Amino acid sequence: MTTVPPTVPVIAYIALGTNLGDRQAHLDAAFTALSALPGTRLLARSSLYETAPLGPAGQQDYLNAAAKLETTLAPRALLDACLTIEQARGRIRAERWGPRTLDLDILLYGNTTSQDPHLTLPHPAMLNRAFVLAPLCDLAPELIIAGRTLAQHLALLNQTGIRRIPVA
Ligand code: A4P
Ligand code: MG
Repeated sequence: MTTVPPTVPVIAYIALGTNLGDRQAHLDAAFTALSALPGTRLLARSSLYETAPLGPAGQQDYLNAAAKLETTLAPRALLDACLTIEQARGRIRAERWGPRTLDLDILLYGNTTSQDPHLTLPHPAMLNRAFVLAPLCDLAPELIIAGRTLAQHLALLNQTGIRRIPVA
């Protein structure tokens, strides 16, 4: 995975998830922090979605969202920035898929593909998860990945337990 910054800004999509503490505050802080990254503009943010947890039982529901960025940060620099934002919200890594104050995953970074386990692009699980695709489809329903639009991928998934939060 390259560490070289792009010469022209790249469109990147980030998935946001939280199910611990003040979930709305974690997401608000994450959007603010993403928009303040160097060389980066927050172009759009999705609605918020309340979603049933995937993973160990006994967890609270998640709030999920997505962000569309334009950035000159290299992929690894953007990942490092996401980890820093997670840590600022008190993220502790205990168990896989366990509860978390804030999780930021890079879904897409332009057309870049990578099999690097440290940064896999597109995000390997994005097409199988309605809690990722529902918010992402607010931002880019017509974007074609793996031969289908994101809206078509979403339509193939069971969307039980995915609830869009009406804007207050
Ligand atoms: N990594 C590799 N590729 C990427 C990428 N494209 N973006 C590496 C971000 N990180 C990437 O992540 C583990 C490692 O993945 C990182 O070190 C990074 O270098 P992590 O955030 O430390 O661990 P994790 O999130 O617990 O593991 P994992 O497998 O990434 O979990 P997921 O897949 O993110 O799932 N249920 C609902 N309803 N909503 C959710 O948002 N999220 C999860 C976490 C489980 N259940 C959920 C939700
Ligand atoms: Mg993650």
